[in-house]
Order: sequence, then C-alpha cells, then structure tokens
Amino acid sequence: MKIREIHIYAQDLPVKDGPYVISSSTVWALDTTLVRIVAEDGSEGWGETCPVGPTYAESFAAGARAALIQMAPGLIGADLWPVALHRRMDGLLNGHNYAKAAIDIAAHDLIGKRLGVPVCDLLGGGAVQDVPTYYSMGVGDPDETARIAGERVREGFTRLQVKLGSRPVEVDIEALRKVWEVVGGTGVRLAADGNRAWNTRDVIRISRECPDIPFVFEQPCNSYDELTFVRPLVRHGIYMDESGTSLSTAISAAGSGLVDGFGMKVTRIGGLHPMRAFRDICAARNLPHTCDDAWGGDIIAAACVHVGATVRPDLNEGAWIAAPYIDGHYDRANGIRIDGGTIRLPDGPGLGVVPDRDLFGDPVASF
Ligand code: 0XW
Ligand code: MG
Repeated sequence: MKIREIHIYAQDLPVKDGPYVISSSTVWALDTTLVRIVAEDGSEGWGETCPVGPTYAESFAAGARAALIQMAPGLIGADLWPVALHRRMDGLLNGHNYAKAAIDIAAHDLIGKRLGVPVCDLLGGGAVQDVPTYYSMGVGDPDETARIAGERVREGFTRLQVKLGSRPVEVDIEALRKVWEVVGGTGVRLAADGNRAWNTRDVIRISRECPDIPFVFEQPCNSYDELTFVRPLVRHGIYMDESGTSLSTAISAAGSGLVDGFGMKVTRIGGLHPMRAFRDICAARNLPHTCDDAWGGDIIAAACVHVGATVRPDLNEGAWIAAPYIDGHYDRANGIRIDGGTIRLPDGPGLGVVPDRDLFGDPVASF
C-alpha cells in the first residue's frame, strides 16, 4: 500500500457560543488542517490537525501546513504502514509531530477502510463501544463554572476539567471550592487545569488551601523542571499535558514517577502509532490518561475516540472532543457526537467517518 497523492485543505471552525477561554489563549475560531491521502489503488484516507491557537503549544495552523508541504513531495510513493511511514517522515523533517500526526491518522483511516476494519482494531482492539469523555469548562466566573459543572454531571459526565490560571490565584481557589460544593459527593472526577499558568508558589498554595477537594492538577506549571520542583510539595496528584511533547518525554515522566497520569494529545505525540505505544507504557505503569486533541472536527474526534476505545477501562480518563463547541459535522450522518457523557464508537471501517469534501473547497496544496 503506497501513497499516490496528498491533498491539504484549510477549514475555519468558529467556536459556538465563543470564546473558549484557557489561561494560554482565548479563541473565537480555529483554523484546522485536513489531509486527504490517495493510495495507488484509489482508496482514500483522511487526517486532521488543529492547534488551539498559536500559544497553547509549540504549534500553529500555518506551521502545520508548512510542515506538511515540506514533507509531502517526499511521501509520494511511501509505504502507508505506520512503522515505515514514520521512519520516512522522520527522514524528511525533524520534529513537528503535530503535522506528522495528520498523515499518520490518514494512513490509519486508509488502511482500515481498505482492510474493512475499524481503526481501533488496527490499534490492538477496542475494549468498549461507548467511549468515556469529559467536559472542559473554560476559565470563567466561579459561580457560573459551578453552575455548568452541575449541569454536566446531571447530563451524565463522570469527569470534569476546570480551566484555571492567568488571574488572581484566590479566584481559582474560589472556583474550585464552588465547583466542589455543587459536584462533591456525585462521584465525578475533577481535574484542575492551569494550562502552564501558575508559578510553583501558587500551585503549593492551591494544594494547601484545598486539601479536602480530590482534584488532580493538570499541567499546573510551564515546564518539566517546574513540575519536578513542585511534585514533592503538593498533596494532589499531577497529570502532565503540554509538557508531554513526545513519547520520549512521556517515558521519562512515567519512569521517574514525576506524574500520576497524563492529558495526552494524539497530534502532539505524533499520531495514532506513537499514541498506541504511549497507551501501553501507561498501562505498564498503571498511569491513567486521556486521549484528546487540542481542537478539530470529526476526523480528529474519530481518531481520539478510536484510540480511547482501546484504553484499559480503569485507566481511561476519557477522549475529549471539540464537538460541543462546533456547529455541524464533516460527515452529516456519522459525525462524532457526545451523548450522556460518552461517545459511541463510529460504525464502519477506518475512522468510520467520511467527510463531505465539498465543505472544504479547493486544496491549499496538492502533490
Ligand atoms: C481540554 N483540552 C483537551 C482542549 C483544549 O484545547 C485544551 C485541552 C487541555 O486539556 O489542555
Ligand atoms: Mg490540559
């Protein structure tokens, strides 16, 4: 199975009821990049990558397209199987996982469609049909955040993420308290996501002032080193998100006991093939993790849900998708939707979604 053509598309995704606010960005619309790969026999697969603005991670939309355009000519004629494909991509460009992920996802979709098997089976086999997800509440007024938290728990979400940071730490503590007043005792799991914003002083303070709230910190500080400093000084678990920039970093964090789990992004780690290895490393160390991406439409959502279906259930912190913030679907019939706190694994081979290509207009580049 070899690549015959690669087409790259750009698509605007306005944020429904925007903006979505996190400590590192306030976003009203996202600029997503889609990839369509055509194999020698004419079969097709789709990939996607969508950084949530230019400041969340070391990635941005135009960078994704530039990296794809850099690699694409050298990928024509390349083998689609992931081991060979990743070696080829690494031989064409150093780093830029988030762009390579779009090719990796398209290759998995194409191979699955061609073999007639869902992507979760290519990743070792799905364990569930209904994949858990979680709800992420943007940085906002503490009372409003608590109100939304209660609503989501009533809808069936079993995990919530509260976005915090980039404001007085007292307000963050107030938000955590108010959320817990509403959802404490429901069994819901809580992540306090600072998205790199806090300094070590504030992380220590939050932990000391909230000993009764069983949240986990998610990426509280900016760097791997800061997480190392703060680790022995807090009572709460720590999950790594933005600092987990590669399989190598994740191995170090898991192997040294730096973290209690991960918020992992399929595109940040380079796609479904490295995500599979990450999943198995976490299982070997009993570390819970999510299978998310930063943003994106039905293609990236389907990729997250397929890998999310293969995670050991007791370690599965959910597949986060941007669907609640997006109007419409690329695939009107089989688009990925949340229902009562879980996401049904799509039927059909490959990713189980087939985008309506007319939505995207002409490719920005074709090879
Ligand atoms: C909640 N997410 C998965 C989506 C936003 O892009 C941020 C991200 C996170 O956990 O940091
Ligand atoms: Mg996070």
